[in-house]
Amino acid sequence: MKENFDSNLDTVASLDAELERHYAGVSPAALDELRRAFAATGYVKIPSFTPPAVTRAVRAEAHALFERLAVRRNVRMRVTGNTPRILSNVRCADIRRDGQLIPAFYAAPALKRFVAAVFGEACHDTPYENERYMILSLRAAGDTHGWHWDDYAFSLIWLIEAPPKEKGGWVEFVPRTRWDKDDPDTVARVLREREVERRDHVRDDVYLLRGDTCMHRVAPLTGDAFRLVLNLAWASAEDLDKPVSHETLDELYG
Ligand SMILES: O=C(O)CCC(=O)C(=O)O
Ligand SMILES: [Fe+2]
Repeated sequence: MKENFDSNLDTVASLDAELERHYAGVSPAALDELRRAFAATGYVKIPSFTPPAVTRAVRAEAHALFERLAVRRNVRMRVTGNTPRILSNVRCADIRRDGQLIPAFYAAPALKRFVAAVFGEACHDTPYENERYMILSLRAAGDTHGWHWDDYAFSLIWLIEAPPKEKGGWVEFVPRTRWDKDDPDTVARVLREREVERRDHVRDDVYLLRGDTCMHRVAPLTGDAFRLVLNLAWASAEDLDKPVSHETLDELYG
């Protein structure tokens, strides 16, 4: 059953118009700066990503879907050298079926235009539908989303709830790294050879990540705390031309 969180925002068209107005307020210089930062490291935080009414509505829907549909996972991923996923998630198919605003958000052309301007190239709906959007949560000490690369080039992560900084759950990444799916030791090698970057987040931070060439993880929580994210993913033009396999996602959410 779909819940009507805000009758003004319940269609792609009205949400799109709202976002279009919002992004029109971003100056070319500010957009340039975001694009430059993203190109340099594959990571950038986007200030004031959505107008307050949209923020409230997305937050409400993410919480409601999470409470009703989250599934607890505790697995190790062979293809990334047995890195752990100890978390809860709401699958894309469940969000598509029961959500209203989140699917509309993903479908909004204004959103896609804006993120593509920061990515510096066109982005496309992921051909594999189960990777378009997802809700993920860490709750208990030891919960973590272990080291991995994403199947598709571009991700947006919205911190619906963030743990206090002293309780872990921060994002770590290593830019300009490639996933060799035939070599489970890739993760360990990157960690031996490269510096790890760390970014802290607060509630409502939104960041963009070049997830196919930044090895990344969410560090384990060191105490009980609530971290809840909405993750949207897009494919690059290059992704559309190559076969993309989905071992980690299928193992985790299949
Ligand atoms: O929760 C985060 O900040 C990152 C999530 C992530 O890497 C993913 O869903 O692939
Ligand atoms: Fe990821």
